[in-house]
This record gives sequence, structure tokens and C-alpha cells, in this order.
Amino acid sequence: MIRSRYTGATACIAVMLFGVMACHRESRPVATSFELHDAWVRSDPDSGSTTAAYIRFVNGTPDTVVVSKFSSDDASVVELHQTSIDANGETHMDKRDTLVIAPSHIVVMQPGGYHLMMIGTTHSLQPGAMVRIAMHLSNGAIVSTSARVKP
Ligand SMILES: [Cu+2]
Repeated sequence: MIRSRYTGATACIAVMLFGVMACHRESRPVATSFELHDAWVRSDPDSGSTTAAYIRFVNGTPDTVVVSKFSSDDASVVELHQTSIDANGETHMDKRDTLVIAPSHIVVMQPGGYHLMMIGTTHSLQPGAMVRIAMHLSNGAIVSTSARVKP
């Protein structure tokens, strides 16, 4: 394992590949694992609609992590999108197949950049509620995080 320069605040990660649920508070000064931080979902009062979710990915491992699929019990489909601005200044939202996080790198999802589209929400998402989002990695592992619903 290499040590990255990144510091972590709070991490809550469940690695289900081994049937283990782990949730811990990050207190180490460096990240040496693949971590998901600060996940949140924009609130949406209407069931069956579409909203956006954001996660910060910290890859403290020496390996590239590839997320090949996203899912949630709270939405029919979860798509990875990237917002970009073209030469004419117009904003585009493009679907991406995979999210690649290089070794010792952080990928921050945020409005205007990478985000998850929660399509077909199964119920109303009120501020303060928690939504579970699963990341299906290319190595077969499934990692999930709890995302807080925010206004
Ligand atoms: Cu989108």
C-alpha cells in the first residue's frame, strides 16, 4: 500500500463483496484505501422524478479504481453524467459509462461537473433523509455509501 497525501474527514463505506458491512469514522491522517466521502442528493418532493447526487471519491490505493455501474434502491436507474461547456458557451450533460479514479487521486462530483442522475425516484426525497448508493467496481466488488438529502 502506498500512502497518499490526502486527509479524510468522515468515511462510511460498506464493502459487500465479502458480505461485510463496515462503517467507520476516518481519523487517520492519510488514506490508504478507496473511500467515499460527503455523498449528498438534491431533495425532490416528487416520487418518480429525476434528481442529482454527488460523491467525493478518494483512491488511496496503488491501483486504478474503475466504477462501471451505479445503483440505488431509491431510484430505478442511476446514471453517471458529466456536465461540460462547449466552445459556444453552451452547457451539455453527457452520459459516461465508467468513472476512473487513478491511484492516489481524488474525483469530486459537484454541480457543473461529474454527477449521478437518480432517474425514477421510488419515493419523495425530503431533506435530512438518507439514500443508499452502490458503486459496482470493475473488479467485481460493490461499495456503497449513504448520501444525505439536502435542499
Ligand atoms: Cu445529469
